[in-house]
Amino acid sequence: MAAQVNSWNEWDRLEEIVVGSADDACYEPTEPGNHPHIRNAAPGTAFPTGRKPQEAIDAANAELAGLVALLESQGVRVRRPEPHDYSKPVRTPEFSVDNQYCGVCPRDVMITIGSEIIEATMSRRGRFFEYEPYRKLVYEYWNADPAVRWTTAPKPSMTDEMYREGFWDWPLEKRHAEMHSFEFCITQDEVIFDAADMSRFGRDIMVQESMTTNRQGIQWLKRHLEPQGLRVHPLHFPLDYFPSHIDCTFVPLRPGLVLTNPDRPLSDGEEKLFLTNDWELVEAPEPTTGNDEMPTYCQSSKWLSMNVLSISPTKVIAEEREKPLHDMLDKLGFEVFPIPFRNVFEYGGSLHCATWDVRRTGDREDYFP
Ligand code: DAV
Repeated sequence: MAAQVNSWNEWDRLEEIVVGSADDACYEPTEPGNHPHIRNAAPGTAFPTGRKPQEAIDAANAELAGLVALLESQGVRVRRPEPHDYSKPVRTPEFSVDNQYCGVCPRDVMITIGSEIIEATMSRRGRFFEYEPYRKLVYEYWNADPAVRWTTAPKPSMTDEMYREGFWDWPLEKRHAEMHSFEFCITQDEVIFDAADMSRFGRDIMVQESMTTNRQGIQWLKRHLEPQGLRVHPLHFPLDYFPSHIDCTFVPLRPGLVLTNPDRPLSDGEEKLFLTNDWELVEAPEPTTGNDEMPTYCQSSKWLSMNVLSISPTKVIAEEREKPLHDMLDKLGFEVFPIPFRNVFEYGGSLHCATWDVRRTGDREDYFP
């Protein structure tokens, strides 16, 4: 029987993928782990709550449908999350938030490592139950193929003590002075990670320490994955004061080539691993949209420009307006598939974020021998 779940890296030929959905999406709640803000609004302006307007949902869904159509035209099997009422509150004995967020970004929650599916702990209250829309699919894969392993990482308490809420008010000078301490809005007591802070390079898993992944989270991943012969490498990008999810910062495109973010260089010591193994680190061009012109409710930076999705080591899907990036990828030997995706940005990401690859061809390779 053909394997149901097999994916070792971010670039091998894609066979099956989950594309998110904006159905029933809500504004992300304000909570200790997240202080969303309206772009260019006066400080103190309240962020909206509850369900997003239907027009905004329809516009995002239309672009997600465009991604689905493109992937299917390339022979990729596309799956979608189950419907989920994100307007319902999250309540545990320790905390509550009035609504959840959305199912646009499976990448944040789910990761495939070989034949194993891992559900991340998550780092924010509003996203505590965000694995639910993917459970039906996980059961399908798990029932169909006895080689599939399924792991749910320990759920953190998400109590007030887990967070450092003062983080959101730190002045820039403090962030600069402490940029090498890698302390953000989550403390180090519990195991915390979002799946999107990981990037898969065969035997080697790169994990960014961030606002959404702490050192205990990385320690858990090490103890879970290294006995299987994998190696987990923490990565640090000291100039990113609000790091969350590695896929707008450090994006591998094929063996030996990583797209990097010129505003967020990898720490010196960590570059060595790549350079001594003949990997080329290529800086992404300046995004075509400045941070101030990003969509009003979008919490991500202009670097969503580099959040590309690989269909194979030679084919890359990129956002339609990022012409300088298309030209660069073209020169590097890639066939670029541009599609419009800006209406998805306010739901937490672009093309890589909005997907979770379940199956790619290829085995576990050692790219850092
Ligand atoms: O650079 O703003 C956005 C990634 C969201 N999933 C950034 C990171």
